[in-house]
Amino acid sequence: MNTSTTTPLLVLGTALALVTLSGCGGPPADQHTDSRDHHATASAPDPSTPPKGSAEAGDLVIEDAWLAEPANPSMTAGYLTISNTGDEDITLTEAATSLSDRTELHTVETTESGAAQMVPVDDIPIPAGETVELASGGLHIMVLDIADPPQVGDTATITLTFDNGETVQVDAPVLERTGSSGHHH
Ligand SMILES: [Cu+2]
Repeated sequence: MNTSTTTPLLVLGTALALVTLSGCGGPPADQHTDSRDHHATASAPDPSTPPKGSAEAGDLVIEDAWLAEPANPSMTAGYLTISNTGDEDITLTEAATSLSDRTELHTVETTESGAAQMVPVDDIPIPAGETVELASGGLHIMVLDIADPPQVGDTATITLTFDNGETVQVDAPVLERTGSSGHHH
């Protein structure tokens, strides 16, 4: 089927390339590929992306801890996963960070009109044997009243307090907000 279509395809390809170049609008040296943010089998790890934090204490395993670069300088959100490897339920009762003295546990609910809205929660249960994900668009650690906004590449400490008496500290890098729920510029 692809016998005599070489020339039209080449012309079309050139046109598409021109559209892509002129439509981007970014700086000429901008080599970012936002659509390829998966980090599987990376042949050339990005040196500017520090690894997400992890920690363990008792039956609790904390992984993928990170903080979003603040969009509003005085507040940001922290994300991580909490696994309960034991056979008793554990509840996260409090979070704190080295960024400020004011931290809340939040989730995101959809209002009847369809808007997403952050709502404080008292605590976050981690059922026995399960993993709870705090991620963009859902449960998160809300950091408020930040006096000195962190930059991408900085690291802050997240301290989690649980109802079984465990307190877990995890180092969380500050990363660009590349949420799967879209950009809000
Ligand atoms: Cu929030």
